[in-house]
Amino acid sequence: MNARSPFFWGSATASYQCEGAWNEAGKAESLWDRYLHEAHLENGDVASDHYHRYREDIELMAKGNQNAYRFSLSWPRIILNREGDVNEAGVEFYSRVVDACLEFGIEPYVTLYHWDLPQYWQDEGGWLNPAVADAYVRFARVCFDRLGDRVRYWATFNEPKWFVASGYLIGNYPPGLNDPQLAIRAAFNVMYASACCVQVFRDGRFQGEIGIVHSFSPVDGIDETLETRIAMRYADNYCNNWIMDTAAKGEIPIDLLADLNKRYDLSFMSSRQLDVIADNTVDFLGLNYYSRTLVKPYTRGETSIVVNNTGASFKEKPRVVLKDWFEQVLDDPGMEVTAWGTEIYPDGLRRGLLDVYNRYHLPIYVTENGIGVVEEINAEPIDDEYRISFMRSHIEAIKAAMHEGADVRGYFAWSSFDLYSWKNGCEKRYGLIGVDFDRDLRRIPKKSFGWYRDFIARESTA
Ligand code: BGP
Repeated sequence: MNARSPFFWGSATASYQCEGAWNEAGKAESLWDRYLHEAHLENGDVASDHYHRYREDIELMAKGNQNAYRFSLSWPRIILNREGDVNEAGVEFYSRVVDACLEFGIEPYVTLYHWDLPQYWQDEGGWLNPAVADAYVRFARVCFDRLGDRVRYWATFNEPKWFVASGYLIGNYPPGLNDPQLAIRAAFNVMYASACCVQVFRDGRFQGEIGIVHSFSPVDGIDETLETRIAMRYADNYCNNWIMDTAAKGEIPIDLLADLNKRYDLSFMSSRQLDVIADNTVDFLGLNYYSRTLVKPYTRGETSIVVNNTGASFKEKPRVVLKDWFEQVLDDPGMEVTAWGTEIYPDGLRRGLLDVYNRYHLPIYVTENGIGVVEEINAEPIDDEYRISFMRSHIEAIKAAMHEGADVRGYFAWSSFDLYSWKNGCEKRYGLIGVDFDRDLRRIPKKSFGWYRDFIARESTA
C-alpha cells in the first residue's frame, strides 16, 4: 500500500462504454465494435465522447471532490495488430488522461482490460486461444512501460466471471458462445493471463499495486438445510471463489476442480500454468457490487439464468436454460428491485466485505456500485433521489464493514457520467452526471453529483 494514499472517493467508467471515437486516430476494431455493428444494435461508436471530452469530465470529478478515477485502457486503441505494433496516438491519449487526473488531484486507477478485446485477436479464437493470454501480457507490459511512471493502481481484468460467463456460457455477449467446456477454457486462460500480468508487473519493479476486479455477489440460501448449504457452496464457487481464490490465494478451489473434472476435460491446464497462478497473487481485490445471489438446491433437470441485457425492452427478462446445473438462483419477491430487476440489498455488501476480508486478508476497493435507471435528463436539476439513497445505504454498509474490521480503501460510484450500458444502450443511466445523448452530449450534473461532493467534503474534514 502506498503510504500517501487517502481513502479513495471516486467514480468509474470503462473505455468502450464512454470513449466513443471507435475508429479514430488509428484505433483498431474491438470485438464489441464488430458484434454490435453486425447485430445492428445500439453501440458505443460515440458513447459519451469521453475521448474528446475527457478533460472536462475529469475537471468535473475534481469539482465533485472526487480524488480517484477508475477507467480502463482500450487494448485495440493501444496495440494496432497481432504483431504488437504500438499506436502512439492511443498511448498519448491515455497519457493525457493520466496527466489530467494528476493535474486535478485525482488518482488514476487503471483497469487493463474491461472487455474490449481487439477483433484481430477474436478472429484467432479470443480467450479460447492461449496466444491471446500471451498477447494480453505484452499489451500490459506496454501500458506499464508507458504509464507506470504516473499510475500506481492497476487492475488486470474487470470481472472475468461476467465477461466469460456472458460470452462463452450464456452467449449474450460476444463472442456469443454457450458451451460450458469452452467457458472453462476461456476462464482458465483469463486467470492465467492475470497471473502472468502480475508477474510482469513485479519483475519490472513498477511502482504501486496490482489487483483484479471481481463482480462480487455474496451468496445467500433460501433456508438453513444441508442441501441448501451445499447449493450455496456450489454457487459461491461459480459466483466468486474461482476468481478470488485463484487471484488472491493462487489456487482454484479444489472442490470446484473435482466437480468440473467429472464433467469436463481439464487436461488443457498445465502444471506450469498452475505454478504461475500459485506464485503471482494480487495485492488487492476490487469488488464491483450490485446485488447478492439467492439460491435454493437444484431439483430438476434444468435451471435457468436470467439475462437482462438482450437489447430488448428492459422489462423483459429472458432466461437461458442450463441443464444439469448445481443450484438454482431465485428472486426474493419481498425485496425492492431496480427497473432491470436487480435486487437492492446493501447489507449484502457489508456481510460480503467482511467475508472477503476475513478470507483473503487483502485490501479491498469497492470498484463499482450504482443503480441503472431510465431518466429524464432534460429536467434541471435531475432529481435522482433514488441514486442518493442507493449510494448512501451502500456507503453506510461499507462503513459498517470497516467498523467490524474489513480493510476497505476506496469506493467508486458507477458511473462517473452516463455512458453506454452493454446491450442495454444509453437508456440505462448510471451516471452522477447526465449526458444528453440525443442532442449535444452536454454534461448535466445530477442531484447525486452534488450530494456525493458534499458527502466527500464532510468525510475529509471529519
Ligand atoms: C458491471 C460492468 C460495467 C457496467 C456495470 C453495469 O458488470 O463492469 O461495465 O456495465 O456492470 O451493468 P449494466 O451496464 O449491464 O447494467
